Amino acid sequence: MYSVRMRAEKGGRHISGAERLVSEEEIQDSVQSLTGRALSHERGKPDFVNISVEAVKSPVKNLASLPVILHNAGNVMEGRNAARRTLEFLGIPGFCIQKALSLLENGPSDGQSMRGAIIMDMQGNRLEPDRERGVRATRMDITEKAAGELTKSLSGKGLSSYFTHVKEALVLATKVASIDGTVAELCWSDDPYYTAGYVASGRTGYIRIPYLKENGDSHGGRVFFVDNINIPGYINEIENKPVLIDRFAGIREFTDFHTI
Ligand code: WAQ
Ligand code: MG
Repeated sequence: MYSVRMRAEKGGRHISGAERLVSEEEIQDSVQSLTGRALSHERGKPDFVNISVEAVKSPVKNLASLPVILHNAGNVMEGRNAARRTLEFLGIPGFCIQKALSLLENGPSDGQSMRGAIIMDMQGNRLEPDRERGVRATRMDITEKAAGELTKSLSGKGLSSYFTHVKEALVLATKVASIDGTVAELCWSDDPYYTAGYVASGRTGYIRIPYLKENGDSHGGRVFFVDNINIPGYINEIENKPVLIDRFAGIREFTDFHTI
């Protein structure tokens, strides 16, 4: 298999990134579609696009996706509360939650987006070696069959138009949650008109929250909350361990924490 990765910048600032894990026959198509994505992104027209194609040497690990749990928050205040409560339920100290929320709210890299994620321990320390770039989870994808199941489930919930964002986020969240030391992930998009985000973990699944920021706000990012990790080992797994999601674990409505 091959890892095909795209990232786009403008004036040295991150605009977008995406990636696929494909067979040799699919390389050309994926390069073309990722190039198209880079050139037509709502964060702006890039002046630098990097596409890389790399053979994946280590064996690919197949995983079932996290289940998708739909939270019904109706505005940003309810959404942030839902995120806070979920992270508390997972045992993350309140001051770490507050720090993570304000980092994403203000743009984690001097008011700008990062290319990758913040790694935060249970003392609130940031462990990513480069605070401007962050750590990018790579070498992951979903099979056509599992993606088809996701499409069907989303359309049953009237969420078809969000397919691409949900698919890519669910793949990333599933991979990150599967790595030892991950306690939870908090994410919302830096795309100005995409207000949804999630809190994910192996214990709760992927809790999708429709409003984590106001429409038009281009601040967003990701925080991987970790405990007891060896930093280089953890980052190596996030970046290099190839993961293919080959089953979709279903979608349901959030009711309360006792049922998850
Ligand atoms: N690894 C680590 N961090 C990443 C990666 C990656 N591969 N890709 C993006 N990020 C970080 C980076 O800081 C971005 O600025 C931030 O996440 C947001 O990325 O409806 O669209 O691609 O259920 O804008 C979540 C909700 C959407 C989906 C997330 O993120 C849904 C989204 P974006
Ligand atoms: Mg984005």
